[in-house]
Amino acid sequence: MLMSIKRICVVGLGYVGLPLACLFADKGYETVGLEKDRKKVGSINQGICPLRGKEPGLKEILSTVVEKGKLIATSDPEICSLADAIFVCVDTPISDNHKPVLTFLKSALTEIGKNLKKGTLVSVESTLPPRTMDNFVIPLLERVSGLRVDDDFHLVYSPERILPGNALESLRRNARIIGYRDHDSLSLAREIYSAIIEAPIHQTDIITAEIVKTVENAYRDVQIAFANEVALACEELGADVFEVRRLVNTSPFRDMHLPGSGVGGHCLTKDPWLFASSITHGSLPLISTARAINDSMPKHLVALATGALREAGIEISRSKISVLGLAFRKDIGDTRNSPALVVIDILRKDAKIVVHDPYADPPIEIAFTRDINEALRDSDCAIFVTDHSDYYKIDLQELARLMRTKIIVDGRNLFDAKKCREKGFIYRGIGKGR
Ligand code: SAJ
Repeated sequence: MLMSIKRICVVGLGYVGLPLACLFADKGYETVGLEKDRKKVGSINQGICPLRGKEPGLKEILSTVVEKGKLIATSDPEICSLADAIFVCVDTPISDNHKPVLTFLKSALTEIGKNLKKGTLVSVESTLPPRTMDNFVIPLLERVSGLRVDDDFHLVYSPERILPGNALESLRRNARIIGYRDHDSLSLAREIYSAIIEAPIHQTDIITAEIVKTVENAYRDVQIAFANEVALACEELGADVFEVRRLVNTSPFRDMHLPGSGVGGHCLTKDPWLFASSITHGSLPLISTARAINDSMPKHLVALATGALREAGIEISRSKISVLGLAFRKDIGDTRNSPALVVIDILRKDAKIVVHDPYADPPIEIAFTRDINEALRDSDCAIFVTDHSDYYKIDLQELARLMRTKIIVDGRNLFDAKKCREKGFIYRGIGKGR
């Protein structure tokens, strides 16, 4: 007879774990968040959200569930022994040479194993290289706990599908995959996830679930790389890639993605590598090539800027360059792996840089402002890296008045090239051939 789940422990209170813990607590489950970062624990226990960026609804639900005593954060791993269900939401980054780094996962599973009680459901949500559950998670949990998977504790793999910047809504609305071993684990996992997820819940075996999660992001990364490669071709051919994309997508079963400044964030930049790392016989050239193409886009943006400065006769070492957009995606504050950081790192060696972003805070020491006029005043080149909604409202007349040299470098198809040139700008845009 399966016990029903009453007490929840979420391990790792970041972009995934904190919204997850809030949703469970909001549904009335006694929820404890296990978090190593004591500062974060302190903020959460005061009902204050420690995450950067807007995250609609998260601040409100967090303060409500903390006030009701339904969510408590702690750094004490012994709390796991009181849980009926434990959700592992720790980071699984990659190293500089694109290899999986499972140290956070190992530390979390070791703490869980030491405090694991019989009958508990463990659901791993972190994105994993396929085969990690069988080859790493199960052996570690069994060794540390002395318990046997399936016989003594239940285990599923249910990868998160959260969209940073809209974590709560995407958690509720995105379909969920549960990779399971036996039916008891599946029914427990279905019971608990259907309490918070309003979308379909699909079930499959564990290795398939591991592959699905890494492949769904590798798929998107390859699609974007294709769009970027066509954009570079259009620059040479003198065509507008966005017109090409519009018409390509009128053909059935086409879905050409958007080319641009590059691919940032914490999903598409690492999950293709997690997938590729699981293949030991042979390689996955398309996936690694796509990563290289997307990683080259910020450098291409810099090349467009230096070419335009040269055309205007401006010595880059004496120029002021405005970088508009620090976040890796529009209208959010998350700067993880942002293309803008690459652009800034290259240009700051020679030019005076001022960075603007309406939401993100700079993760590096750099001249930064929330005031777009200040960022653009007396500038020789405005590089638009992120398509924040504010930037679509920029008046070209006003921009021309503010800048010292009228150069626009457009990483996200924010402007109409013809209109810019009519206003006397030197205009360069990703995928916008002259
Ligand atoms: N990007 C392009 N062209 C596109 C789409 C995106 O250049 O056509 C760039 C974005 O500017 C950004 C990067 O790619 O720099 C990633 O964008 P994203 O929309 O994929 O946003 P992420 O990284 O937050 O991706 C997450 C992923 N969700 C999970 O891993 C659970 C991804 O699988 C989702 O498809 C995506 O959110 C989403 O849009 O929901």
